[in-house]
Amino acid sequence: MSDKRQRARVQGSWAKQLPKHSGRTVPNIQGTQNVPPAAACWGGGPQKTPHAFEFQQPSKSNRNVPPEKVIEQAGEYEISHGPSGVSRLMLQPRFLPPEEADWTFSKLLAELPWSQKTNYRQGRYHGLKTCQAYEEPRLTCWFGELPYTYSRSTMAANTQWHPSLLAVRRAVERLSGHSFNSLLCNLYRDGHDSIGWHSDNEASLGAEPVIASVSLGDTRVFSLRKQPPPEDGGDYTYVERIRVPLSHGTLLLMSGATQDDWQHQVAKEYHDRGPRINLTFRTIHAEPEGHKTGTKLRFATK
Ligand SMILES: O=C(O)CCC(=O)C(=O)O
Repeated sequence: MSDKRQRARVQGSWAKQLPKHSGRTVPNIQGTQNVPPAAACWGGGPQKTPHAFEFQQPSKSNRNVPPEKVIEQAGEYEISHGPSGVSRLMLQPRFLPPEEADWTFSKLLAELPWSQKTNYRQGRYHGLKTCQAYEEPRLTCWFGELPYTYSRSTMAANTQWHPSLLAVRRAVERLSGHSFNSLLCNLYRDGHDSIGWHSDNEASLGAEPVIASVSLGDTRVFSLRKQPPPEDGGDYTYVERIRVPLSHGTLLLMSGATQDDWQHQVAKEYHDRGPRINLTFRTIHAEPEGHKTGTKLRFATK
């Protein structure tokens, strides 16, 4: 658990929520700037009442960190109903039977043109805009008639689909009822490889994209977190969270508003993990001339 979430829980049982975290609920008391009543008295001269600092139960307006949900059973899930629409997941463990999954995994591990991509993130240094290069902590390769740009770097078009990938694509299309013209393959060599919080919301994916993700190899946890409401100013402390363990042969489909209202990641793990391949089938649309390509609409943390 991050320090911030830990702190939020501890505060929930012993103290009023810090005003910074509870922006909507703490009233401005008698001209003080968001200071809880007890704190407002502290050091303010002689106290007339002897019990001014008794422990107070946290008020109902305190916000709790919602418990993380886990999805591991096959099925369709509506994970939220707003603000952009309905966000959906569909999970199908053992989508590829074990023997086919084993064979596909070893072929792809040995035969795909894996490489490590360099991405760029913008920052600021002494008020100046900077562009910092970083190596992705995993290997990737791309298949599709169009290039794919994310995190300010482009993967070239590549129409040399491996036959095993075509077979998996046919099976995904049959089950999902969607067609896909492109595929991003990720290889997590061990538990130290990862993908950071992001949404697959590049303009080239269009509105409400359907993304089909097939996992092969060792199980890794796919996590989702809801986008915070605008008034929380980018603070994810109180957002809903979901964990989806993705095991060998599993299919996960994301659709509806999932890329608008949620982010996802596969975090690093600090115990031994074997290699894992993830195949994310997508549909890429040609972008209109002059359109700024591949800019993440909100986040670029891949
Ligand atoms: O490895 C995974 O399951 C997730 C991959 C992913 O988020 C992506 O390629 O955008």
